[in-house]
Amino acid sequence: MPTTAAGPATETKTPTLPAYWEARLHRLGLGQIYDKVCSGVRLSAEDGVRLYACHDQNALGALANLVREQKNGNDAYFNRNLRIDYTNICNKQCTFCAFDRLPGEAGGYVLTPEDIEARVRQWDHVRLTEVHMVGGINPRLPFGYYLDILRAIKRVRPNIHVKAFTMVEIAQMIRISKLGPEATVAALREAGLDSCPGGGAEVLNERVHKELFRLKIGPDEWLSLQRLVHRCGLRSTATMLYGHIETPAERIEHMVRLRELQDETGGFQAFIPLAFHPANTELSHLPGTTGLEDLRNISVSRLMLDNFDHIKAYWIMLSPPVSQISLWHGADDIDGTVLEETIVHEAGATTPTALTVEALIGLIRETGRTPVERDTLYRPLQKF
Ligand code: V47
Repeated sequence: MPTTAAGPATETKTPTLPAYWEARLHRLGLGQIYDKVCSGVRLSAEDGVRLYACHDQNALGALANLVREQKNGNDAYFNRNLRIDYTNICNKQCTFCAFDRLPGEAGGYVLTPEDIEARVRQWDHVRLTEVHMVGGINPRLPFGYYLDILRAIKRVRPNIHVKAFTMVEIAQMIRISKLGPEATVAALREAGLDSCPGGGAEVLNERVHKELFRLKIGPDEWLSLQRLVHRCGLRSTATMLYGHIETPAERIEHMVRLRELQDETGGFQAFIPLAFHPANTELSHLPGTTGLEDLRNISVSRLMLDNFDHIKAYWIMLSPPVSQISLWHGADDIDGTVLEETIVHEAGATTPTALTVEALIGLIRETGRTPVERDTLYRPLQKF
């Protein structure tokens, strides 16, 4: 720091942990990482792998919490959202998925634009700010269908924010629309698309791509489509599906690749680590994640993704109790009311499929954080 005769020229306020935690991190061999975090120096991939090797989750969580509070103070976000899964028919055959049905297989469904209109009308009596809509890659759906389902939502709720279509679906639409990438996104925006969710990335690593989801777009294409939607003026989120065959180094590769794209576009609003649920999937022999592993992924991502404002602990996948604890281990958001999740419930999730606003506020309040209702773009709407 430059100094003058009168002392330091500028006082930069560096947040630190109390001496007890500082000593504990040093004892764990994480002293250098602690120093980097306190001085705002970006962590390397090697640092990330070392964080994953740390078994002292209290210490890791305290460090992640330092960053979390620097970015978001005591606030913990939630929103009023409705999920719609417009089709479960999918030709991608991802081994981790229990939700999909092959074209022609029993149990497949497609919601018509009228069905979607009715689904939204069903909640006429409830205040909502977001519809989160995704589906499988159903080769029989023409491009006009996607425009029609967006318009169906906006017919019922013209001002609601529609967060829809992962990069996997966007890739399919670009292929079938024959309009080219930019014009495809422009047509979707015109029909009512406001932002994109972060699914479909799984793990941004070629080995995992080949083993688990080889028929779906891979890491390079997922990232380049994110770049495209950001350049077209849409914001999005990013997920990571963990707890299957991926290694800690592969999770870190995923985060580093997201961080690089975020440096370039600034278009990601939040990162959401998704805990793998194995039931009814081809990977049903795997045990599923533990609460400790869930917390570790929240903490490591908070520390690695220095250019992401928000880390979301999606209560549907982590469970309400683990989401609560996450708010002290790096997360600042627990997602929303959801109103009927299906994807992980087909894969054995035992969490509720929806929560009321009162329940979300109660969960957050119990942790000592301040519940803040946000819109999809993280603008605060109400503090409780
Ligand atoms: O892309 C599929 C994952 C994702 C399983 O953007 C599974 O704010 C666990 O992306 N076990 C869809 N996960 C959900 C998603 C999401 C959720 C919440 C918020 C946001 C957001 C996005 O679910 C899929 C896939 O990665 N998934 N099968 C399973 N068996």
